[in-house]
Amino acid sequence: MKFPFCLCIALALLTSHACFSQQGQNYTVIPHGLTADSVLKIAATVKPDQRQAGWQELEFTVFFHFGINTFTDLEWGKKNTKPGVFNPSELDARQWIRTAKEAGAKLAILVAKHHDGFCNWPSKFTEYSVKNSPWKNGHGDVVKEVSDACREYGLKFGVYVSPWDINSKVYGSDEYNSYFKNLLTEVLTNYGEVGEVWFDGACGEGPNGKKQVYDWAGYYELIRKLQPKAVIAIMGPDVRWVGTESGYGRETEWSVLPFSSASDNKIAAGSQQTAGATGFVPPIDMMQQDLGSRDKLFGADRLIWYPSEVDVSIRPGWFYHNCDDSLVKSPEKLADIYFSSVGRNSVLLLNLPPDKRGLIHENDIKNLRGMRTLLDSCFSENLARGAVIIPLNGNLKSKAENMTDHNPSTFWTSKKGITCASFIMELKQISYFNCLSIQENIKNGQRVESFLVEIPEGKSWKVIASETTIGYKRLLRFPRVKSGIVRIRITSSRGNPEISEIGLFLIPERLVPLTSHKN
Ligand code: FUL
Ligand code: CA
Repeated sequence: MKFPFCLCIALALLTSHACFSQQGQNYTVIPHGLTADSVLKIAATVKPDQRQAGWQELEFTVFFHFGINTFTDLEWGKKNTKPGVFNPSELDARQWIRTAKEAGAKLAILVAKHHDGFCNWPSKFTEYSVKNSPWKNGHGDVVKEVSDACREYGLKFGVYVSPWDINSKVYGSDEYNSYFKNLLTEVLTNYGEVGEVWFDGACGEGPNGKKQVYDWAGYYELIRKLQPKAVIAIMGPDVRWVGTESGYGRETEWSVLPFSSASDNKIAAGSQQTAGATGFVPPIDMMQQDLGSRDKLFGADRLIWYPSEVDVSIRPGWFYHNCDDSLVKSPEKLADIYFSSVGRNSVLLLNLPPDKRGLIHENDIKNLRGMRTLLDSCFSENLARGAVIIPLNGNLKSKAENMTDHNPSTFWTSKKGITCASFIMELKQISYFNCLSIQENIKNGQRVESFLVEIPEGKSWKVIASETTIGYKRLLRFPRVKSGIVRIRITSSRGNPEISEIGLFLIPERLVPLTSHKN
């Protein structure tokens, strides 16, 4: 269960702001009374901080939902389930991480504790953990095995630690917040570098029917102290939930969002208090289609960089159930999800739930391999490579070839003040293609609001695809065309567009959807 958003996020932002000296600033305060034009200019300059920029470049990450639910065949645990039921027969975390790496993932997030409260590591602070299970006679530690395997295979490591706890006796009291911080401290100090901490917003009842008032600000402060490089996702200041669990991002996905507060003084005064005391206006609803259009920006007190993560499971459930063995998403579906998440300015977080043996099931491995083969076949040959690029209104200082040098930190931009930029690409040869990849240099912000892809037709140009936002990466699929010349026209932008990479590809026909899947 996600909490669409909550006032507490405001505190999160404050906590994150405390680390600006190291991480850069990812928000801008909007002075009152600015014209719409000036607000837009400011919006064009809001940038990710270092943590967020690094995270966005990961593109594809995986989740492992594994724990007591794996053995009880449930999605959400119950109170009083004994730790003895946790007993994987051949757990091999290296197999999980190898699978993730072969699929192309760059970071793996392990569910260290789900809502049931069972700790996948031998915590000192509770008896409800692997230490009281028969697995390895109580000497096992899943968090250690997964984090070690991540290091061995060169993936970043992340943790999901559920604040909701169905079994903790102290849930629903101040003591629980201390207990939860103790758990976080263990997970964030004993297992090396952590790249992402994933918090769900679910706040259900504990064993005595009470609910908990979470100390989000305290949790965030601890994470910043122990793992300053980790992004805090979902119920956190750095990464936003896209709003569905379908695997499909919005077609128009802005990373620059409005954020309103009553006043800066109130922010300062309220920073160590409850969310309600800070005077923040109501939450952003993550499920809305439009989060960051021009209309949404005007009237905001500040604009923040708050990028989207698309989480989805390879199976119907988040945990493994053998009845789902025939329902693993197909390679084509997984590739479509990749196009519709990574290709829509989001990071993909794909869940691979290990089974009762403690292994990723053969069916999941097979379909993941199929997906990888498909994606490799899509992007193996960039037909824009070596193209002669003629910018129609380029900035003299920025070279057009920067867009095809496979280096995301070099980019082309238009002449000062020109936002409706365009350029023509003369390909090395006349080619068939049906896919365009285009990236903005988001380190300086997200700006493009709409663009067209055209090829010559007679004496004029024919539009073969058109879209709204670009952001970190946009993948467009369209019916196959044949041409040696392509024109890209940015028809609206909030500032000078900065394009870092562009690619043209011929992908398998079956991956070109007839209609676009909406978020
Ligand atoms: C949700 C949880 O309630 C699910 O069980 C799962 O962990 C998913 C990723 O987040 O909100
Ligand atoms: Ca480049």
